[in-house]
Amino acid sequence: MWFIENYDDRASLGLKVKQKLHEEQSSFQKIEVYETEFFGNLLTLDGLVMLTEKDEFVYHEMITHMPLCTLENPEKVLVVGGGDGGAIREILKHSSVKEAILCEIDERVVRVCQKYFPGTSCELENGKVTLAFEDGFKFLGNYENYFDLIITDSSDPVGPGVALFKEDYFKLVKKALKPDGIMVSQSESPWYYEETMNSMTLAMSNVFKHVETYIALVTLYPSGFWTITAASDTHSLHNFNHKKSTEISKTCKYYNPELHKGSLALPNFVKNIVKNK
Ligand code: SPD
Repeated sequence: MWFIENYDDRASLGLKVKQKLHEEQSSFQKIEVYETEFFGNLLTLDGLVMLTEKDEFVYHEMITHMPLCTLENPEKVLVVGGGDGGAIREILKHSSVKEAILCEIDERVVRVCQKYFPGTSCELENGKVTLAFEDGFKFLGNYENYFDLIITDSSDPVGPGVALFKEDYFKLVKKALKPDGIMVSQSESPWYYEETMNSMTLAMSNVFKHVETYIALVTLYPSGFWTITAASDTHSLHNFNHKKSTEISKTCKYYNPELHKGSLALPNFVKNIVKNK
């Protein structure tokens, strides 16, 4: 038996699976969990790969430690999306963090991941973590000048997720951030989402002074060549705390200080897509 993710009829990914462990239609999306032959359990939302137990560390380490090792003393962090808990797990490795909020619109994603992805969701009940099952847009509207870091760990820009890639959303994020805060957002693959990467980085650069795209090699996302984009008025990811990065990397399977630097180097065709400044 095979799970197939179809990339808009342009290409597809096939994963050999042993069995389907879970299937439900929540109020927002179809949630499925498979036991795969080689990648552990697989979570899909509306048929799209969100994570597998085997490769999730790449994405979650890179979306968190790049900004957290750039900020000197991050205390308050918000994750929009990310119901699997992988980003929260990594954030809590930073002892400076006093409060981590997960704003996930679909509570069912969290509950399903708590059952089938214990290694990813393991910190969701930590006392520093608050779970808010709300729309990210509405939630952000309640905050001003509050967070050191806001991470958008969204699914792909289809359906309701589209709004998280637009300028109005980045403006709300900026208002909720402290003036010296950082936002990061998963920004898709240059092979399959060129237009999204172009428009979202342009929108980010209309709102923030510095916009920096970096690379994370996530094997099971379309093409395996994935990007994350950071934005800030005051910080550049190039100026990170090497000592902190070295310490954190001892707990990581992918992230380290060399990779922190190297992942910011973009091939020319990607430089031409993104509007970094
Ligand atoms: N095409 C996959 C994009 C998914 C990005 N977010 C994944 C959620 C993992 N926490």
